[in-house]
Amino acid sequence: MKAGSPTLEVDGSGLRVAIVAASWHTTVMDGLIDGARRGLADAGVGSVELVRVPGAFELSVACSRLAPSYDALVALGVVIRGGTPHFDYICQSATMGLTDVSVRTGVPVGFGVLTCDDDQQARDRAGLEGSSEDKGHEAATAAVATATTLRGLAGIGARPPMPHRPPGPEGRRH
Ligand code: DLZ
Repeated sequence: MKAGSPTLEVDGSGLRVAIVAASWHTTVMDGLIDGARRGLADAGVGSVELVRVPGAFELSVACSRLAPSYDALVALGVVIRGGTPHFDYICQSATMGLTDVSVRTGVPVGFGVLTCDDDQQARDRAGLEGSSEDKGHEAATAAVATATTLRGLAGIGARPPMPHRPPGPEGRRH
């Protein structure tokens, strides 16, 4: 466990959670998915679905579609730096997109997207045998902890989810 990371006691019983997982870098992804499943089991979450998408870039749109049907989502992906700026665009898109989904819908999204310089850095964080960190477990636990916190805040500042585009003449269908 990384220095400074919290120990969260969470009770996720009764919550519906989806793990949304990209498909690049299969060994590391398998570790992240396994860690997320363990994290959800440790938190007592009984209802877990796994949804696969091609790459980290597609995580946001899938989470956006799923959010209304779940109490929390866990987004998992691995992006490894290559020789072009593609890495930065995918990382930025995933980070901004997943943030947007969680803020816009009010459904917490655990951020389990590894953004690494090389494969070894990713393996070290994937909860595999010999890994020093378990980011899938961490992301799942954080998503459930946030969902239970939000449940405790029900009625405080509650407002309907923000539409993606504010309704107005230009946003209306004719
Ligand atoms: C194109 C691409 C590259 C170069 N690298 C990764 C990666 O390291 N991890 C990942 O999850 N996805 C990668 N992708 C694929 C993009 O996320 C996306 O799936 C494609 O650009 C198609 O939209």
